[in-house]
Amino acid sequence: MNKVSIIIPVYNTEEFLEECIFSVIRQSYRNFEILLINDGSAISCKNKINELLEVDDRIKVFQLKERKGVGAARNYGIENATGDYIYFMDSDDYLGESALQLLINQISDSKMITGKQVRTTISHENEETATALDTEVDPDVHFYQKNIKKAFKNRSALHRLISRDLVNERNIRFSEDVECYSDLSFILPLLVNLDEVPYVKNAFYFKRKRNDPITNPSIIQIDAERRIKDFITIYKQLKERYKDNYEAVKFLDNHMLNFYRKTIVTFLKEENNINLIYDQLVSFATKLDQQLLAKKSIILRRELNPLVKNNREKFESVNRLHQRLRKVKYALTGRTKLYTQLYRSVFIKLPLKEKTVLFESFLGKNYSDNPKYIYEYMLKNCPDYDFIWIFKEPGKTISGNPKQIKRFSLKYYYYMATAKYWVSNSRVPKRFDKREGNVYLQTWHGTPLKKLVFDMKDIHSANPNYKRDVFIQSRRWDYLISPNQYSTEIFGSAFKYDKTMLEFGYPRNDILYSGNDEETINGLKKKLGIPVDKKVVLYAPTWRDNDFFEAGKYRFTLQLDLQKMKEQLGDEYIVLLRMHYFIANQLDISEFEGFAYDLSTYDDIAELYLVSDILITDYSSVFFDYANLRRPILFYTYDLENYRDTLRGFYIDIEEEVPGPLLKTTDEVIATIENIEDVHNQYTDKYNKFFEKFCSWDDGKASEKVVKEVFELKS
Ligand code: C2G
Repeated sequence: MNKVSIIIPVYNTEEFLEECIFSVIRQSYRNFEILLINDGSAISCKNKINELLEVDDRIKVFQLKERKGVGAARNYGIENATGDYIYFMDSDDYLGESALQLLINQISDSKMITGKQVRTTISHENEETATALDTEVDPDVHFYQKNIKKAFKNRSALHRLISRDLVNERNIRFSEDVECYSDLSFILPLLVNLDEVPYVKNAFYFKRKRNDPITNPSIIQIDAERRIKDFITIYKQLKERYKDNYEAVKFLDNHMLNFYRKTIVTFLKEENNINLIYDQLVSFATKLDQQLLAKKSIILRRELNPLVKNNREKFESVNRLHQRLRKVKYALTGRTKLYTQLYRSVFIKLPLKEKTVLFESFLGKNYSDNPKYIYEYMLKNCPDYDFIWIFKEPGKTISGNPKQIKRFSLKYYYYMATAKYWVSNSRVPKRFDKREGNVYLQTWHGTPLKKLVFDMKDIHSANPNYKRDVFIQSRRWDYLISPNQYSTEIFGSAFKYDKTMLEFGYPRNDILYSGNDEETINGLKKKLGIPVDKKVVLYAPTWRDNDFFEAGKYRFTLQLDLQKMKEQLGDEYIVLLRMHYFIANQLDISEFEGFAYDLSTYDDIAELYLVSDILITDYSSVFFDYANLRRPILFYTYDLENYRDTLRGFYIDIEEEVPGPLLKTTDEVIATIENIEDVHNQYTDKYNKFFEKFCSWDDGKASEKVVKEVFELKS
């Protein structure tokens, strides 16, 4: 039977390695050896490798003394392989269960066969395609790439069964001169030796797109200068070797020009970068096939011809002009791009308005949260400042009558560029580069229960680039407000934040101290249009990362049985329903008029806290704030296991630490409310501990303290 040598270089991938190895061990095809080449990993990864070595006797481990790079590690694997076929895998990827079997079934006399690579950002157990596909394998589905030109399109060495004899006869090896793109040096020599490459489209290989390019980058995520130099090195080596093979020359030149257009041009947006790579540019340009270049666009030719002639001055001036043209072209492709370009090239160069503060809460959705209370304090105490609020829908009635501007309008871009201060409780879009002199007060919007950013493993939300994006955005923060010691520690690690932390409690909770009296509460009830004589239950759940219509628009299905609640609690209580600001669908509660009120679009949840006697939530940070009132809190956690164990993970043990019961059904919720005093009393000790840990910085004066720290006040 045909034995497969699976070669896996390992470099600091302990987080993913187990999943990778188990996906191989689980293969329905069993005749293989696994060669793990440890390419100088740190000790934690070494330990993981040793642990895995015990799992299956088909695993062999080879230790390279120091890091040699993926090319060298794979070559080492080739030297030590004993199988009929060689198969390369990366240590952070995983296989569908029948992947090897399907390749073996179809390879017959061919020297190489390929399967399908699927990009994924998450783990095997969560990868729906992986699980679904494993169960419905159809061994007959395959076709042959008779056309070798097509085969050239895939330059990855991964997920191919390759005859070991062929590799050794032709002495085909990976280049060890580069960190990236060494695949090309291996795959091109193979392809020029073959007439056809069979392809099995349901033999699946899951290629992980790492979600953390900051702490744990994959090779392709390393810096652009290195990648450019490596690509050019490989290009030149191969070009020299295959200069007489027309197909290979065409492939290499086209590849090089595409790379130039995509990666090099972007790199050269920064004018000084030319100094870093100019010599390399000349060295590849002089190797290009001139006839092929002559067929390319005028823009490309104008840029490359000076390089061919090594005329640096000319190249620089053409590059400058073309970069400008590209900016104009970019700006003309849509309003957002046009405004962004204006922000960057015009607005940001205007003088900074030293005493102007821009406020935004929940992406412009409402007038609320920490920014609201900071603003209200400033309104009274900072008469020399100008205030601007950003809203999705301006036209709100707000004390002080500040200027209101529409989010993403031209004015918004203008003020983002010219206001010295930004105060926001969530992220500001990536496109707003921070200008010199800008002061950005990030207030954030809750004590974290759910794991955040760099403390998360898989990302299930609609944006797979979440970690990278938050990293870029949070570099711009100058101040971050922390509500308690616990959050200070988490914000440090989850955001990788190391600038000023304002440890004063939350400005948004000031009102829970200044407004916790009957007169204010009754006034608020009237404003809300709810009965003054009924007790109030507030239901404020959070959102689910995996239940969305599109990025930023999430779905919520109400799991509380309002009919039952109305029947059993309706005489004494009303219910306020408050969905998270990400929830895009509207609840239909028309049949519960007078009992249930949908206050999802109401501006400020703090006012809802004040009017309510009981809070029901789930994994939302609302309970950390509500606890300041020392009123009962119930946790309706019908999906606890899935939410905690798969979607997010928590920082605290919710079953141990929270100051109220975890409930799974409407009946339990009703029974608890009917006995609320007893239940609340049972939680006295827990409540006190909880209050001490999470609420002890809140004293009704956080806004004042924050403002005095960040803004210059007239004494
Ligand atoms: N919120 C609200 N109504 C809800 C849920 C939340 O008004 N039904 C507001 C509260 O002010 C809450 C904030 O939005 O504190 C954040 O909501 P979470 O449910 O905690 O979720 P998320 O937006 O993911 O933020 O560190 C905190 C985390 O980032 C959580």
